[in-house]
Amino acid sequence: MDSISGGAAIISGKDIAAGIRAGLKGQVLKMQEKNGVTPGLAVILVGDNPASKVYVRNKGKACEEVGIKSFQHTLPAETTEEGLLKLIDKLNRSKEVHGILVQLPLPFHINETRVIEAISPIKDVDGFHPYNLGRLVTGNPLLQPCTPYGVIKMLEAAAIDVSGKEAVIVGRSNIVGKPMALMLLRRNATVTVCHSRTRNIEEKIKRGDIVVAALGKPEFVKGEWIKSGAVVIDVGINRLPDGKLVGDVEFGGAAQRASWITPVPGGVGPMTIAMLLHNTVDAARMSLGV
Ligand code: NAP
Ligand code: LUD
Repeated sequence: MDSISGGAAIISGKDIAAGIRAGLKGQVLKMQEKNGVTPGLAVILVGDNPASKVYVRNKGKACEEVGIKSFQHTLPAETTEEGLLKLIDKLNRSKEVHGILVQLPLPFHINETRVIEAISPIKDVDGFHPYNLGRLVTGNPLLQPCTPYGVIKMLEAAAIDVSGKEAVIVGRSNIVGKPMALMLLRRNATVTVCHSRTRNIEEKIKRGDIVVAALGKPEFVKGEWIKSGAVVIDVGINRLPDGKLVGDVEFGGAAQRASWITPVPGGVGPMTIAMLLHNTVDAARMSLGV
């Protein structure tokens, strides 16, 4: 968790995620003994996006490790929206399936909003359904989006208090930036959300006690923009032409100035998967009413 990298301590998502999985494994065993139920997760992949294939495979492996039953549905890119909605309807009614995840992005001919809204909110382990996002907005969350939820768990693991801090988020997507802003606001941070139309972004980032980069541009956030002692959370996953994986932050320069920093790989990515498993166990618990 706290190896030192040019000044900053590293928050190892890989290690924290392993701890979360170990805890979930125990909870799954208990649920099987007490209630005779094994949590089940259905993962739907449409088409053959190579990155999505890797993530979906990793999700399946993580389920296996924890004892969650995973049902993988791999559909061709030509699948119709109607066909996908039919499968979701079947999974919504399945007793064995407690969580449903449709890996994004979907092929262009399928309406993402319609698909997300078709998932039963109590099985929406991605936390993307407007019901779950609404519960987060009103401060009474049910199932929370895995990536920002994982970031919160990383901050907690490093005992970083966010109350009263200036949090600067770069990116306003429905799956990362926006829910991240809501989660930090709930914990009393003062939140700034930057996006592609933000003017003087460098100046905004320089104010951040906590900087969350989630824009999808390799090494966009420069080391010199990081305030001394800031906490840097790098959500970005960018594969360079040479095959190297880098985040949205210039890691070396940022690590010189930050107090804490997350690496890529081995940072937020593994936490996203751990929180998906956490949500699946929660969804199974909800289905039992316990
Ligand atoms: P997205 O839907 O493409 O959204 C990107 C956001 O960044 C948008 O709000 C966009 O602004 C903003 N943006 C783009 N270029 C910008 C610029 N030059 N300056 C300021 N803001 C800019 O992406 P996403 O799904 O949130 O993902 C973001 C990154 O995180 C990607 O690299 C993705 O692979 C990664 N990711 C990682 C995980 C994980 O588990 N580690 C999970 C999800 C995503 P506009 O709204 O104005 O267009
Ligand atoms: N769609 C996600 N699309 C993409 N990285 C992920 C992700 C693990 N419905 C839905 O899983 O939550 C989702 N729900 N997402 N993502 C991104 C996003 C989705 C990204 C990376 C990783 C999940 C991950 O394990 C590894 C790491 O950072 O260490 C590296 C893996 C590699 O490419 O080598």
